[in-house]
Amino acid sequence: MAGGSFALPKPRPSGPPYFSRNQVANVLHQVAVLLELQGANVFRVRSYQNASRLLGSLSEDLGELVASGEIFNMKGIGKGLGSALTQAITEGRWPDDWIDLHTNTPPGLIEMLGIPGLGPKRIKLMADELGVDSVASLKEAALNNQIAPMKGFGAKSQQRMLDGIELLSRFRARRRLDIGLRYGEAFQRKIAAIDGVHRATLAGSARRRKDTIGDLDVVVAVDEADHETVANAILNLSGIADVKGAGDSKISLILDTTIFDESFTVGHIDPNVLDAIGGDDYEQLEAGGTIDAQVRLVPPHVEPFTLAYFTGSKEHNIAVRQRAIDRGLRLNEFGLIPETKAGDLKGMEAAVHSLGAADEAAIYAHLGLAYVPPELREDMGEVLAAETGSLPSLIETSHIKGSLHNHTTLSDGEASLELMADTARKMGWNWLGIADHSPTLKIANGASAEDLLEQGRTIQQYNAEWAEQGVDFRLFHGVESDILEGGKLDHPDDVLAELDYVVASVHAMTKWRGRDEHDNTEELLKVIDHPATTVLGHPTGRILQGREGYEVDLYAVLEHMAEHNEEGRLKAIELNASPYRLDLDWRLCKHAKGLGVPVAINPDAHSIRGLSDIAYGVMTARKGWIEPNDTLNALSGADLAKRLVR
Ligand code: DGT
Ligand code: CA
Ligand code: CA
Ligand code: ZN
Repeated sequence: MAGGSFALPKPRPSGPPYFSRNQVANVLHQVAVLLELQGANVFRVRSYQNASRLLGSLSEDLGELVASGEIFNMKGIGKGLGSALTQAITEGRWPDDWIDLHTNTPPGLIEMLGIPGLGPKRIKLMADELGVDSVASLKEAALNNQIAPMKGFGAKSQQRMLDGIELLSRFRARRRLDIGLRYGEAFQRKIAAIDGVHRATLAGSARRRKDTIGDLDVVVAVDEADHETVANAILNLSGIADVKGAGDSKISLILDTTIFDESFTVGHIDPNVLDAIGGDDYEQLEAGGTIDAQVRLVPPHVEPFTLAYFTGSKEHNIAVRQRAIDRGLRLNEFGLIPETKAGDLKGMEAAVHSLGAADEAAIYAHLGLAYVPPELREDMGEVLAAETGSLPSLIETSHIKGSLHNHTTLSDGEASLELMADTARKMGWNWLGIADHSPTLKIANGASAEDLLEQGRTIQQYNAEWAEQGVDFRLFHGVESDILEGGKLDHPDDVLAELDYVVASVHAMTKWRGRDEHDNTEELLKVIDHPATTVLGHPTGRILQGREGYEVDLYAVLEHMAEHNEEGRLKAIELNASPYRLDLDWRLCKHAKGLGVPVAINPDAHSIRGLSDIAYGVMTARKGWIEPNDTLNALSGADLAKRLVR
């Protein structure tokens, strides 16, 4: 069940019914939890829990059940609860005792509910016995070893609480790009659909496709006369957990998972990755998660300036503003204003004298610059490139013709070779590379040499059939080889010689993270030198919001790969497109490009759905200045086949 925030939802203005079935089920669940925190009678707690579950699984329309009085006949909904729900649905008012329950529960106790694996009963116990009343005081008590001796707790559960607090704080600080975009795009769509909104755009780090997002920024173009009504409509959208500040032109709020029309699930996650981001607790963390959002409402003629400003980055803004200053212009979120006219005027009053701009491109044009794609706005040389006409023509999803690193049921993938190939074809790809795990990686069901070679024969058969039928699609056969002690690959050379390519990846993270940069780098240089190695997989092993990668000098690695490429031996660096990884980091993509090391954007798909992670790889590649020709993905199958000849 979603249930991030503990505020009672506000009635929607268009009601009755004033609340959705999901909202009501959610509130009943919250009431049960709050009652439990207060130490209420277990039967009372259970009746709210049961009612929540009942409504959550209901197929009938709640509004109709209330209107017809049918609600009172439902098993598990007594007279009291029936009247409470009727009042909420038809009048938009929650019962007073529920409101009291929310206001009287100390916020610190509610905060503690966010700790994975910690429920109301034990929070209540710790509050009673130790006076713990917030996450901070719980942490202190655990560090002082006061929890472990309590009956039914123990050292293990004390440590789990400390781990949970750590996870929660990391989780609260920033969110991964995929999660940030999921919230951001849902919110943007809801705002765009409000009457009077000309345009709503997700700005900030989400628009710049950073790998993690601090908060969401949304810029909305609305006629001045409609500001108040649109602002009110935004405040009434579902999914708002709390409002931090609200005016007619600036709204600051907290979103939770009730913003999603469907219930929130995280889907299949590679066990290795899952372990690093919270294990079994991860789904609860996400379902109970929130994200801050800031909304700016501006009149349409001002919007391009506001959008440019709040897209950032701050560093890019400063560089562009300096250019404006050099030309006697004042650049801010309201306009681009000649100083001679602005004088002592401030804000919107000065902006009356702004140069006009129909879109962001016009603002750049006023400053003698080409339009800078949002992903590049990091002050990493893009302003100079925009001045000299040397901005890159960034790669797009439509350029992608295939990807090299994907798994099937031969190792730990969920889908068969056939299904993966079929899906790639339907995505419009021209080829697909299969690289299942090697034998050493037992937890990922690494395939034996025999099975691997068998897979190769199957692939050859398919390729022959497609060629015969004139189907322009082919499979490439590789392996994701573990990197073993001494920088060795995980199969004998005669087996490797049968393959089209090898993706060499580190998986023994504990060992690699325990070693220093020099030793790790040396091992990677050795494995790159192996004639069979084509791609270096997830080069640092980092898991975003989970664990740091191992220490490695990637500049040295890239330079070494560059030498091979100069001498005609293909050595590509992977940009692992899984949103949990995005490894190679975007900052280093630009460096790889500069050295002429091809980038292999790889979804590392473990299912057919995993193939679509390629989108996050493309976003990150764009952020790293990558053009189609800098990648292996934009090659046709025929051209790639030529490049893979060793
Ligand atoms: P985040 O939220 O930490 O992931 O990163 P951003 O880039 O979304 O940063 P945020 O939300 O603090 O501000 C959004 C944009 O607003 C930022 O990218 C640039 C602009 N901005 C914010 N503060 C300043 C400032 O002090 N000076 C300038 N020039 N721009 C600013
Ligand atoms: Ca932001
Ligand atoms: Ca912000
Ligand atoms: Zn893999």
